[in-house]
Amino acid sequence: MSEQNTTEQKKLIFSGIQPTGTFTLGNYIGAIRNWKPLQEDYRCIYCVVDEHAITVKIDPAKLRQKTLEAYAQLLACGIDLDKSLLFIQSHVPTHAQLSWVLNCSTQFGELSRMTQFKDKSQRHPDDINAGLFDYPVLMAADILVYNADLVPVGADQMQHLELARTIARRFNGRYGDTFTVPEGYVAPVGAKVMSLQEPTKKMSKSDENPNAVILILDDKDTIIRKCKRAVTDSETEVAFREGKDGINNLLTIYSAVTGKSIEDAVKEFAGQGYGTFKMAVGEAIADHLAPVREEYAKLIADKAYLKECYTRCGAEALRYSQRVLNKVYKKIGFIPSEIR
Ligand code: ATP
Ligand code: LTN
Repeated sequence: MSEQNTTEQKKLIFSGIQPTGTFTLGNYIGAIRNWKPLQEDYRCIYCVVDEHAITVKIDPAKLRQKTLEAYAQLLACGIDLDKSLLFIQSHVPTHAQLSWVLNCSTQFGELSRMTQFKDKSQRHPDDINAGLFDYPVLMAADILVYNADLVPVGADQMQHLELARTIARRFNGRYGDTFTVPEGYVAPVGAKVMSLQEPTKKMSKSDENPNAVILILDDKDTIIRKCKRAVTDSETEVAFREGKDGINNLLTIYSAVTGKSIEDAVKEFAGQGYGTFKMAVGEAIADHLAPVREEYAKLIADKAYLKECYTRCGAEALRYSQRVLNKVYKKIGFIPSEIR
């Protein structure tokens, strides 16, 4: 973030993404691609949330690799370090420190109602750990430790964001005005991209079926093959309406990557079969993602550059968030520490 940006009174954005795998088209359309244009009007702080990623079992070598790859993918998607900060969550200890404090302003019942917790504990019944339960409090800390105004996320994260708002209000009520109550920002198109194999379920990085998911680094042939295999329905008409989940999803994706409205897309494919439509969707996705893939290949080959970027941004994020954490500690009655 440039000096000029930090001193201007622009509103502040925070968002994060887990390095649990290569990013999907869902992550991209629902979240990441909106991060780039927001840099023009806001001070943006973006984070690879590796501490969130360990709430489900992940091999250490895989986590290390996926964290670096996630960092490079975000740069490849257009995060500009002259305008924004992009860092790794575990490098900035203030997030975890604040989350402990916020735990004490969060109710057990509130966390028990989180849909993601219920889903993930069903999917991992052998490891329903306290971190998984507490996940939304760390997310609240990520946001509140910067006093972020706006949080761009996919629709599935709105429940967590609502909880972050509740926690901020509760803390402010108890200790006096401390935190900004953040607003969520959900993209107008593609806030929930669905699985290509089960179009009533969201497309997710951790899906075990590779055909259900398009990865932003997939090559053209793979993307087209996955689109051709996408589950649709027994009709033949390309139309956007209830009951046509598979086609609705492909139309949404097509609209998101081409910038055409869904209405225009429906007209474009009037009278054409699903085969032609799926092929066109696959090509449009591949064309849209080609520059990201090219840029990513260059970035991931330059580990020294990546290290320099995440170190510099992490240090700045720490300086900024430490000020907020100090204020919080003072308000709750902790004796100021001289230990440095
Ligand atoms: P995992 O499968 O590991 O739980 P995920 O694919 O659901 O991960 P996250 O890291 O939890 O992805 O989410 C990163 C961002 O992408 C969030 O803002 C989330 O709302 C958004 N997102 C995730 N999946 C989709 C989707 N299918 N459609 C739109 N946005 C999505
Ligand atoms: N829980 C989010 C990732 C995340 C996040 C954040 C998003 C962690 N901390 C703070 C926005 C703001 C998810 O997408 N699964």
